[in-house]
Amino acid sequence: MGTKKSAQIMKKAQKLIPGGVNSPVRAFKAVGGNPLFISKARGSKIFDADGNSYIDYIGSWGPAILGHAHPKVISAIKKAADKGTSFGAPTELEVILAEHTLKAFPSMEMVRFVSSGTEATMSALRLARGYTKRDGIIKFEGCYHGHSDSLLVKAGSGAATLGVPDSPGVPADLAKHTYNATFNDLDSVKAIFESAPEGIACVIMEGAPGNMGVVLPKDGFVQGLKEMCEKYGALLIMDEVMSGFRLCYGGAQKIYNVDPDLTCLGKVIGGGLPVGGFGGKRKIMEMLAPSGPVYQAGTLSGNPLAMTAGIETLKLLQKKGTYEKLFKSTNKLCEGIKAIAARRGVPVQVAVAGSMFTVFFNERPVASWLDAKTSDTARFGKYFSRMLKNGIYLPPSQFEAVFVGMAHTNEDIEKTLEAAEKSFKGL
Ligand code: KE4
Repeated sequence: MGTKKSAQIMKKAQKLIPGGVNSPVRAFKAVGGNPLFISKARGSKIFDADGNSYIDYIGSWGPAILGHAHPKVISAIKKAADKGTSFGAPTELEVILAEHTLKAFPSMEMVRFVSSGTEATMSALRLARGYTKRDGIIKFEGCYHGHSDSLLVKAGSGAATLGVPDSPGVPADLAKHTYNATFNDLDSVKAIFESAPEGIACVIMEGAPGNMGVVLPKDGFVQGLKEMCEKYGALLIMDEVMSGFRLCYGGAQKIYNVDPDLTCLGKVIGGGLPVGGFGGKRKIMEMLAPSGPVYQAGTLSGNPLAMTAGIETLKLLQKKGTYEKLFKSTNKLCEGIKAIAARRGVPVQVAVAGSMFTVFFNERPVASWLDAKTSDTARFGKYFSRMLKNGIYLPPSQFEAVFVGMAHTNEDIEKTLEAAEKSFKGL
């Protein structure tokens, strides 16, 4: 049916919205061509403005773990909407979602809800700096934690895709307090602890990095970080905005058996509506206004519609067999793609973390941004476009994760592998 309507809307959008999009990675810059303008989505399918349907593996960048427009989530949101959309006052819904969250993440004794992952990590950083009275922070090159100033230094995701990992507009006087270590390299972290003159408030890591593509922590790396933070009196912040509820019901920290001081959440916890959250040990969290001096606030924080979507999503995720199904679909898809690439003689590395994965067009395993950035992004672009032509909607960047959801059926997986068979031919 072509994509004429999307092209027409994009033309108009570009006059009114920078790049025609409200988040850069959506612009297809890394893969070429016009982005599709989506009209609706249901289950595993997404429909563009021209009426074309695709099997969707972006899943709204993680939130759509149950599939799009899950009937129970939608009906709960509709009921909540009838009662009003936002009060600017506390509701019991926030307490209910907090109970679910703290049960899923026992490392957290308290949680504060916000409206995005960026707000969650930005606020967690301020809290860590306020609690430790230190200014330095350590992040990992290629990891993305949202677009707050201190974290937009050598970032991943859209920043890496567009090749602007250090954004203009971040004051040098602030950026100098952000130190970038190499993921999976404890010595690179130790060297910063030993040399940073202002002292390090925290180390922030993605629970299972997905923003340089999926990169798995090597054995002992996460535990080593925790021990190093304890040794130097810094806080370990685990950013589980993406990994939370994706690796298991409880995130990477449960898989790696580590007890971070603070955890950041987003995406799934809002079930597709704007929710972020950050939480951790009581003695740290009680530093937050109004119980303490570290200020943080938000008009729509704890919004009743968003809380409702989050509560329904977490309730459904706790149903027996959920993660077995997610992992079975993910592994079937990944094993199939690996076999097709081998048969077609295309060197790929397939990195899997629970229900998210990345196909790196790379001859060597990818353990950090140093490896990821050597991937063949041109070949990825060709693969992406061919898959799209065959009805498979993948994240438009080599440096992103693919998300499998509960709504992906065996038939979807089969169709995706058929599309991969065609796409890898002569790639
Ligand atoms: P948001 O502000 O986009 O809700 O969350 C920022 C964020 C924080 N931490 C991690 C680990 C994240 O992955 C993200 C956001 N992820 C990207 C996808 N790579 C969002 C997509 C986009 O930027 O449009």
